[in-house]
Amino acid sequence: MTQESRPTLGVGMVGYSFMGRAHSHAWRNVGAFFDLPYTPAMVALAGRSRDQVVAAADRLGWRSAETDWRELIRRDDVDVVDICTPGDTHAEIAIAALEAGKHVLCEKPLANTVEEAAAMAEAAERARANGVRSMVGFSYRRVPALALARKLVADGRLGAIRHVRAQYLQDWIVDPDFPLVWRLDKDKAGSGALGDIGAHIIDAAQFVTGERILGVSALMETFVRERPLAEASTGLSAASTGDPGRGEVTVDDAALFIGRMSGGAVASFEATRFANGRKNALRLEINGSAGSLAFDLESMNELFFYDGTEGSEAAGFRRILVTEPAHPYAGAWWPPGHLLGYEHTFTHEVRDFLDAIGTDTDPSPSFADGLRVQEVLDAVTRSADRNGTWTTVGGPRTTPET
Ligand code: SOE
Repeated sequence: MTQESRPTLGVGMVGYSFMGRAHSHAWRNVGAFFDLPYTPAMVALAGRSRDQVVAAADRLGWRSAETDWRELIRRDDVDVVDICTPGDTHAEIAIAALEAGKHVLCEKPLANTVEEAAAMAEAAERARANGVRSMVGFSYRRVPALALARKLVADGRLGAIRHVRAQYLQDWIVDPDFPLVWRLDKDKAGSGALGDIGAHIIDAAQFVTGERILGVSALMETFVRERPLAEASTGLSAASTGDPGRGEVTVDDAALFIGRMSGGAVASFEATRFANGRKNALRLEINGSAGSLAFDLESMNELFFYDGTEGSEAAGFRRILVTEPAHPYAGAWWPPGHLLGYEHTFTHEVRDFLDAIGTDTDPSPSFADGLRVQEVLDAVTRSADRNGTWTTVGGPRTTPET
């Protein structure tokens, strides 16, 4: 089907910062590399400041700009709403868009609370009855190496899963004078490292193993408890004032927790923004009765596989360069060995979303999957608030677990 013969699907996006730029890149190039049931039209970008959103729309390839997301949702030429805003706005925008009959792609984590995530999942289920589709943006599921890892586990190549070892290590706020940006404000972000990068390793662990986290014991820490106010919050540049003032950090800098998985595996998770020297190191190691897998996002085209069924003479972790046509997504891009990057995962994400809409099937991960991650985040926080008390995921949230 040529681009001209495909029906058009109008896309409207809310937000144009880091995720807005990554998603815009994906909408711009997905049709050039994948056969799609629709041609996505980048119809409108919404943001609060007219000058800034007009400039961003021009720079990122959007045909028009709106200063109110409600106007974007009201437009007849918008069929899909892509939410790339901080978590405190996800529920209101997603539910309104779903009720207006728009397909919704919402960035992770789904929401800032379990209550919001549950309301979003219920709205998604109601909209689904009318053929309206929704997806949450855990983009790392679309790293070819992690999609391959899931296949190898599902094919039984690791046997029974015994251990899941997941880390997400960053260091962008180790400087105590890094300003108090929205990701460090509980009202905007819901939590700190836990919800921002911990959500990724929770979803990745469940995605690769096919198991669910049943219960956790956790601790959380905030190393730097106040920081200089960011320009965005004061409207004043530090240069003009010299001292922008300081504000309280209301979220975690690090979250560590252990857990039990539904298939019997035991798991350890570490999400931190204080792993000095580690820039974006999502690391996953899965140990099974028949073998192991190891992945590091900072070498995202590689997957290390240990086949424990080989004779010891030749056994050892071997490096799979996940760039072959037979590997997930890889064949759409370049010849073997010509590597993919962080941005390609977003193209894979919008491609799969458009494919699900075009085949009238449910995108994955669903809002229900996003709610499940939110319940783990909530259990981690409740456990940490009670000195690591073992806490059931999705369990009662009033009385402490024994
Ligand atoms: C910051 O931690 C961040 O941008 C996350 O918000 C993204 O989800 C992750 O992909 C990269 O790091």
